[in-house]
Amino acid sequence: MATFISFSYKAFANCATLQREPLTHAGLLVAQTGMARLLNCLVSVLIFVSYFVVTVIPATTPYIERTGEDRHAYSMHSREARERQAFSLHSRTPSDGSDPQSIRSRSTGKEITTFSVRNAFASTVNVPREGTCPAPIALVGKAPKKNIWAGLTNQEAKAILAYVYGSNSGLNLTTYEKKGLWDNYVYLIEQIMPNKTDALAYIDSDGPLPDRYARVAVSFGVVEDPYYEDYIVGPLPISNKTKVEPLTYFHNKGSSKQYNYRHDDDLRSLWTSQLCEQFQDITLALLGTYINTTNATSILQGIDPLWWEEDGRVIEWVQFRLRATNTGSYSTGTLLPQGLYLKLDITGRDPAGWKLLGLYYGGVYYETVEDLRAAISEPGFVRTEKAEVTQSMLTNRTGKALPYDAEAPPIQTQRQKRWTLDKKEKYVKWMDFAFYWGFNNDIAVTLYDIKYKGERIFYQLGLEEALAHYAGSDPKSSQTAFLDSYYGFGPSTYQLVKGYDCPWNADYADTVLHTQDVTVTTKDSICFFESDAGFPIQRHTSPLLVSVTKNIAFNMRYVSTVGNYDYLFNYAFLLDGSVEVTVRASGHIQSAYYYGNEEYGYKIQKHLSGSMHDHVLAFKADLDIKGSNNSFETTSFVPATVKYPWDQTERKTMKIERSILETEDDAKINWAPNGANIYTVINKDTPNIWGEYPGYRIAPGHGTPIHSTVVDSSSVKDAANFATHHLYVTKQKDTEQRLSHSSNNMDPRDPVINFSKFFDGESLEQEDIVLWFNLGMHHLPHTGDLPTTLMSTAQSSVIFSPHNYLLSDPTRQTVQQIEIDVAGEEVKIDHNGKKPDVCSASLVVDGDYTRYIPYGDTESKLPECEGC
Ligand SMILES: [Cu+2]
Repeated sequence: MATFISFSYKAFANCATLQREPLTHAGLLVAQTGMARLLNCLVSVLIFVSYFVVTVIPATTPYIERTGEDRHAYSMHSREARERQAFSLHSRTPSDGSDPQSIRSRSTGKEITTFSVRNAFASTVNVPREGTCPAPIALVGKAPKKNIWAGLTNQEAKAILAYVYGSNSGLNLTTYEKKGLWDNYVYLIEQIMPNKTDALAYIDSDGPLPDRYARVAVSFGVVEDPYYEDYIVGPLPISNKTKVEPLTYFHNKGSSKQYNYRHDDDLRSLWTSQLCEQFQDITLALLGTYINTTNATSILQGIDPLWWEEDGRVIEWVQFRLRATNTGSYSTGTLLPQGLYLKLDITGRDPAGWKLLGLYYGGVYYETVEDLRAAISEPGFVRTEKAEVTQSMLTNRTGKALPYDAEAPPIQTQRQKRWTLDKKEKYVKWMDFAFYWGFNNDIAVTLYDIKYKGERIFYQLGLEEALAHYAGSDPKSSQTAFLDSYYGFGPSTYQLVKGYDCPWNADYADTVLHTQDVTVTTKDSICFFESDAGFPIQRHTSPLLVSVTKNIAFNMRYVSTVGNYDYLFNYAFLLDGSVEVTVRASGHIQSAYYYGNEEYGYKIQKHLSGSMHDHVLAFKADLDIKGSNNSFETTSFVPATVKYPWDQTERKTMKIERSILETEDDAKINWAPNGANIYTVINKDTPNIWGEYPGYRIAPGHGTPIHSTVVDSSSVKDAANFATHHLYVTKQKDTEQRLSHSSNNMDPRDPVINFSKFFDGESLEQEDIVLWFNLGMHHLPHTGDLPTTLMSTAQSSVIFSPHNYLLSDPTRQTVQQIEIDVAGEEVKIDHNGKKPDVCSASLVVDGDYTRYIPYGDTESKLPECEGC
């Protein structure tokens, strides 16, 4: 309205000026001025009238206050002649068998010429209302049953800690706060999820609540060989029946005891600083920086996993990296490798036994510091580029403003949320979907008992492990293959940024972890919201009728920032019964130093190579289709030569071939070339009325899900056997609960959980089967990955969708569709009873972020150890 007033003022001001200084013939200048003013007046009036017609009238009339549906109907109708001619050109017969002749006869004539906006509007059932939308109303739900995967309460964690601190546990623990290098301490307490057999007895019938058990993860430092080990404590609550024992039953190594090579990291950091202090002159000369024990201008970053020599020696390579002190709060760390590497023998716990074995710089390996020092002064010594911070590494906004960019972009809003959330029981319900969720340290969020139309389709769905396998000419890039569950997706799940990560009007839930003797609650770290996909899920234009259905998804989302990378996980539930699991990545790349790295990446800065790497994120999908006993069917499109009874010659064509996966021996699967295979989890015991088996299909969605390129990796060995294929099927077993373990990276030669041991020839036909699938991408960073990788391309998903599961498309059920009947003289519109509310919404573009705290609040201290 302010713009309208401004236009009005300008229009009449121009004309008023014209009146005050009428045209005269006294001089050309005056005439020109007068003509210009007349022109100004006319143009202004024209703009005013146009603006009035286009903006003001619509804003004040009931017609324009409608949502766009009616106008769409009108404009569609006015394009009819062109549409229908196009239609008649194609040979595809309308599905309803209408005669195209009748269409052409209707393409010009009375119906069209007499069609009016008023007619269209008069045919609507609902009368629009104006007003201001209240804040969206959240609906509180109530879980039908207690969430048996919800995690431990603070009280339970306190009681468990007090119990294991007690002398009866035999663990000889020291509190996290007081621990020294030669102490044992608890670093994590969390729930062990109930066995499926126990869980089903409770959730499907009136069985008892499954016994509760906790995982108590202990770091043992009191011994010569420090190690991690998990203990099982239970049943809970603590009673005289409660025991503490090593947790072994789903660790197929037979134990979770794993050497902890990181135990003495602090001591080693001091040792390496003292080591580097001895050749500051060299690093100053080559890199322009140095490391000492007081004011280092470089830092060291090591390989992960470590490197084991055949004689048992443990090797770590460390890379010099510029300490980014001149970039303020902008983190650029992984973008600043400096091209100098140290090979260290870190065997044992005594620093006296640690050694510098060699140095690598400029493509040359030097066995001693003196060798390198001597080489520098020799002619022909190659000095490589020094690393430096440039603007392209910083995430601040730069560059010329984009056109109209300061105006608010499209924003989602809704008057009332259309899902119910039971935050206490971690249970959510949207349309025909309902599920529980749990949260833990290593893999963050897992969904349980996902029901669709009242029947379970997934018992469990969630992340299991993430591999980021690098390659490069230098020892750091070449030897790095992160297994991120070691760092933990749980503690890396931070508060979401409203309006950016998820809509302001989303529902937000907190996450809780009991680590390092405290309870950490991270506010608003999971979000739930509906979104419009931006394209209809269904539409059809027929000669007589048009139907279009909105494509609304319900999303559960969280972000885990594991070091340099931000992984955005999204579970989307669709109106057709599909569930899409998506991971997107952003954050800084783990780059490589440019020198000699041409075969492993593009050069993207003076000192930088976008080091090639594979992201493989493994998920578990325990589907239950019409019960737990299912089969895995492959239906292939294959070329065929067929001799039909109705023709004398053979015809080249294609057929489908169906096969059922018999055993785990053939259960390592890749997406078929040309997408020729349809993979479904079906139930052969419950054929539908047509004799087909109901199922859910799994198919690649966004991006191209991958498996690892590296075969028999020298770095991750048996710790990444989940990354060899796209998809796996195994028989569900309570002893194969997890695909990986957080300590697997500590010794990949002998991981706590070796996924390949799951494949022992068991039958998969009409058994309780589990799918394990990988998302991810082959990542070859280019200049567009600076400063951060972009989620527009760094994304990967699979879609689980009903396949002969229902007898027809379930999206016909939603009222968020329109049917426009163009058969008669007047257009008739069926809004299917949806609410017509139209209001001025109070939209939040950028809200109040002053209370944003990304990291968790330490809410309460767990009890201290008495006398330990
Ligand atoms: Cu990447």
